[in-house]
Amino acid sequence: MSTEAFPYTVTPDTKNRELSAAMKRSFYHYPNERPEDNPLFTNFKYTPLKGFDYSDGDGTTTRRDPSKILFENGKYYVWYTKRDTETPCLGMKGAKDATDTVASADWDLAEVWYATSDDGFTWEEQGVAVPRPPKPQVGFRSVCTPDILKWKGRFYLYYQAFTEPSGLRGDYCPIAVSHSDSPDGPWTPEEGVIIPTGKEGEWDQFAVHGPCMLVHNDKIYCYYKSAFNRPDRLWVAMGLAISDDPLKPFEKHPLNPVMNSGHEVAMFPFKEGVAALLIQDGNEHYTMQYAEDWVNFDIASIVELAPTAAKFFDPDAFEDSGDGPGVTWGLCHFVNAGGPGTEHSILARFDCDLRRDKFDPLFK
Ligand code: AAL
Repeated sequence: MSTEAFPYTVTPDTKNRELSAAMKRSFYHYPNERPEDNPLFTNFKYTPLKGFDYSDGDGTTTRRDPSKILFENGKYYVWYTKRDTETPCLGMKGAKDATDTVASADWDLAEVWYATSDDGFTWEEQGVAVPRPPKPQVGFRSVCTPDILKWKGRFYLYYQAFTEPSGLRGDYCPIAVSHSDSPDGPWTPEEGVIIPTGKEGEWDQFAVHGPCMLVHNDKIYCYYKSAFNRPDRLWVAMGLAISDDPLKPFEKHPLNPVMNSGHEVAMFPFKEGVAALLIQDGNEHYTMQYAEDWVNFDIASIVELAPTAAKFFDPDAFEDSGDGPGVTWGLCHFVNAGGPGTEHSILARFDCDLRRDKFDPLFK
């Protein structure tokens, strides 16, 4: 231990002799010696949102799984899962008792709603964007967990589309899409599935969840989560599907899954590559990861108290700038608000410091 007063410096000797594996990683893998100097390290600050009505407080109203936040028409927009049922949900384990009006999971019998805000803290709920389509169309049981894409002047909402109560066999669903020329809608649903589950035996054979839409190399990139080993064990991993037309088939990447950990998908372009916040599941949970080529990810930093189901406000997400500036805030959810028997989820704001201009004097 140095006897010098702080700040002391690492002795040159540490850098000039043979190094242990851990010190090699420290000097050569991480761009900076201290996490606080690493642009992909951050802490998270949380703020409750104003404007959403949870006054019933009995678990019958839930808002969760927000989309990325867009800034359009002089205000912020977010889309999210809303469940407003007569009784609280039963939980996935209660799925066999679910009915046409009694939900299994918190996201069963849900619709995609949207809200707008002038400052990102106080939100005004505007109404439903994507209702459940009539039976037997995909999504008739629940549509939830949306993300937004802006592509050549039009808007596209991608979301999970269920045809059975979640929990009956697992959390099984593919992705469907609706589109509009305005973020206020009206939204036109495309019939059928836009990103299907994998074939039998493939890693994503049961589910494609949590789309996170970005634009790269003039193509639409959809990162998504799925799970190996359902229903016995849960190993969550992330895949990538690419298309050059938002309504045409997406091609799944041959190296899928491209991330081995994480849960809800939270990503943003960063420099020429893409950064991902991985939470909750897997050996590499609670890390920020980076892939310069948008496919081969590596750990960039380890984070604590990270937001659940985060999506960022990121004006660069659809710009294809090749020069991502990073992000400073987004929305997330907290589950199990209300306590036993009245569980529901609420949306919240997080602020973070994942910006390049923090340390890069050349970055404008
Ligand atoms: C979430 C996401 C997906 C799951 C469920 C609703 O937070 O991981 O969307 O299906 O939980």
